[in-house]
Amino acid sequence: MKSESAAMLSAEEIIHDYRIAFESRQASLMGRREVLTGKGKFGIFGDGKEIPQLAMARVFEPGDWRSGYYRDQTFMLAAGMMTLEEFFAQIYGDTDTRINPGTAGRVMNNHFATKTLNAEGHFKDLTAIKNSSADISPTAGQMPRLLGLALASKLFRTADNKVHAEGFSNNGNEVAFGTIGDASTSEGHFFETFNAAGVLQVPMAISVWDDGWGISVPNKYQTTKQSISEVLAGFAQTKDKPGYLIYTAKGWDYPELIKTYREGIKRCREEHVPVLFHITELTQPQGHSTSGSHERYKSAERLKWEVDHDGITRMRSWILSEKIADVKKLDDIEQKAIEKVKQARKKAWGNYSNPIKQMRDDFIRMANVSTCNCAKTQKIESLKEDLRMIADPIRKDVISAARKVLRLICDSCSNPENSLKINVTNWLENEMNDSADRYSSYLYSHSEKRLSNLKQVAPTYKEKPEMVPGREIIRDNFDYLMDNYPNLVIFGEDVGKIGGVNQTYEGLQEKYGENRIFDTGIREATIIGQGIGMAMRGLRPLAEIQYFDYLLYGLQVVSDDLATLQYRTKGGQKAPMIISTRGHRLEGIWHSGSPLSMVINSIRGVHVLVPRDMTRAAGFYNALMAGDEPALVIEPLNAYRLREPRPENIGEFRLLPGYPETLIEGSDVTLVTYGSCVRIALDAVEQLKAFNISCELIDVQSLLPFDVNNTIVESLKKTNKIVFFDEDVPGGATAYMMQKVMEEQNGYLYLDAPPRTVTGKAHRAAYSTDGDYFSNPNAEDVFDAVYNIMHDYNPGKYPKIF
Ligand SMILES: Cc1ncc(C[n+]2csc(CCOP(=O)(O)OP(=O)(O)O)c2C)c(N)n1
Ligand SMILES: [Mg+2]
Repeated sequence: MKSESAAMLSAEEIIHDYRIAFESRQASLMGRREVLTGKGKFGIFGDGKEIPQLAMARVFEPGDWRSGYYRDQTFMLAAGMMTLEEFFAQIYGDTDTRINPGTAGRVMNNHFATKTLNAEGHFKDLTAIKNSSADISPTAGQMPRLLGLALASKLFRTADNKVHAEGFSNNGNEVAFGTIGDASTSEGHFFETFNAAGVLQVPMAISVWDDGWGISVPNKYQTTKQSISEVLAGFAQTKDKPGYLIYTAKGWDYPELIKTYREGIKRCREEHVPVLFHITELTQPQGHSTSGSHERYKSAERLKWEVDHDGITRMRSWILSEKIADVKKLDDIEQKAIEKVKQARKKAWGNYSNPIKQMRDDFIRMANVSTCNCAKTQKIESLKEDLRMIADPIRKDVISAARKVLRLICDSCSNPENSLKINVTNWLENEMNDSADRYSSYLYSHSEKRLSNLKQVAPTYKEKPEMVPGREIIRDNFDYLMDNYPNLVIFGEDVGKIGGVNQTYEGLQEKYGENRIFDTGIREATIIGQGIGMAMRGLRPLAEIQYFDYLLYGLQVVSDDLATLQYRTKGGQKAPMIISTRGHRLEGIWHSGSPLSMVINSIRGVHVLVPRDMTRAAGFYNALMAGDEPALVIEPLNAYRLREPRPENIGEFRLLPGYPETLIEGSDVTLVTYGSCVRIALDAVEQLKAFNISCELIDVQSLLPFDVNNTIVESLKKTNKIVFFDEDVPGGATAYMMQKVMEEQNGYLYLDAPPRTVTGKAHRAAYSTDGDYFSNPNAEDVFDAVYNIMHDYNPGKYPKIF
């Protein structure tokens, strides 16, 4: 006799769930051992959280999305989104995408991801498969992206028929499932996401796996009233006010969990109401991770309580008491489960270790010094012997030995017959290339839509072009893009109703509707996350951050999530979103818009574009829309009102990242800058001209990528002197540009004088025009820097000024 709530499932389905839970637990136990015996480097597992994940998997449908964290292994197994072999492959860090398809060994274990892209880098039919966005380690870092995954459903449901939804959505019926630990709800990202989803009323279902602890820190230090559902009760919907559905359930109560998830997800899917499932009384049988033991901080009573409340034990008792199966049947299932997990472990270990052993053996065989017997030969032999003795070698062992062996090969052991040096060198080169693919590929897109594959299209002009404020060029360009890319969605603070603080989207909401261009709350982290999630689901979001300085609120999301997405999935997922902001030449600590080094070193994987005017900015947007890579575009703040010639081919000209433009040719000094600093540089160049100094002025236009064709050094070959100029801090983006030109382009070979940088002060820019003048570099500073170089070079011709 089954209880009423379990009647929703057949006995077979219940037994199936029990088997999965049991296998998952065994995987956790064996996984930990793999780490403790040194076969894996680190392990974090899902034991103690099995039962609610069975319930979640039961309501997760093809087309749905997960954005979660490392405890979700039972869900991944139960939903058929991961195999046990893949589970072990992650522990070993297997880099073979056929064996470890989600992450290819680039991130720690239990960081889950499905492949949303095919081998060509194009989206698969995402409505036909179950999707997990790729996990990241920072706690609550999965939340901002979750908002976008959920919002996409809403936009697809309400979109007009021009929007390409095929393969991305089935009338917006997809639920975005979030999971988070109880302690991680303390993070700002959680609260920001939670509020935004309540405002937006999107199909987002967050499960909080509450085990009462965040590593060693208990709930009482994490959460007001020690209960996240109690704290969030005010978010619950009421008769006349939309809000959340809030459910709580005990994490060991299988029938209750099945019922709760069924009810909540049905409404979430149909009504697009966000849901919170607060799942309490979960446990952590093996402690937090392999890095420590929970006996250090949990009392004996608590540990006993955890044993008493173990979900699997309780599910077993329930099955027996409901007479769904008898002891013998369950014993049999358990025995088979243990065997199955052992087999999966064995297979995964073989998959991982055999190719490496093979590689080790190949190397030892090849590095056979048969022709020589000098002292070095002995050393080679002993290196090889050490390598042979390693029971479970890793690639590092083999490569490290091979590089040492190579140093020792002398001419006589490398005679023409066996060409040892050549063979070892070739072998090493191959292996290093393979490892570059294993560990350093896919920072950017590999599809044919990657930006480096596109063609530049120049703006065209009438013979006497109309001179219009830059704002109008960018506005009309957005109009064209909205018209031509139905999946383009623009959002940010003040972007919708008033058309942006600088009116660059003027009239677009009236024309294209609130579904396509809309205001958001003041919440930069989730503005970025919203864009990531939407982009992963086939929309083309342009997320505006009102001023560059405020990107700091969202920088963690750009850096940890967006910038690493292609890389951490080895090309399995992408999020081609555009972040649009404005910066440069404002004054005041939080409005200067200058700190470019803040991004160039933290968001590799996202292009950083710094156009000097609105035509260049528009050219970048046009290229980005044609491509499939994420980028940050920093519009030059003081150029909205300046007049520019209006191109005829608005929306169609394309400026590709990575190509500097020489604005003025000159012979004495090369002056390298970007963005709004170009105008200051132009002023300085004029001032220098009056002193017979000829500057070659180069606008780099994009910092990431930077001068892909190495053109700046060509200028330096001519002038032999160079100044890098911007308004970032000393050692900031100018130092970056200098490294690129001096080291990567071998610029040092052509210098007749030391290279210089002209930068802002180390502090942030002070308020007012005078504050700006004395904080930021100005035309006189550039003049002085260039003049002083000329003075050092030829003091007779260029005497000291002061
Ligand atoms: C931003 C950030 N801070 C700290 C950590 C280190 N850390 C990893 S897991 C964890 C505890 C998380 O606890 P909880 O959210 O309750 O999840 P549980 O592990 O208990 O399931 C901490 C502090 C991290 N990964 N990211
Ligand atoms: Mg916890």
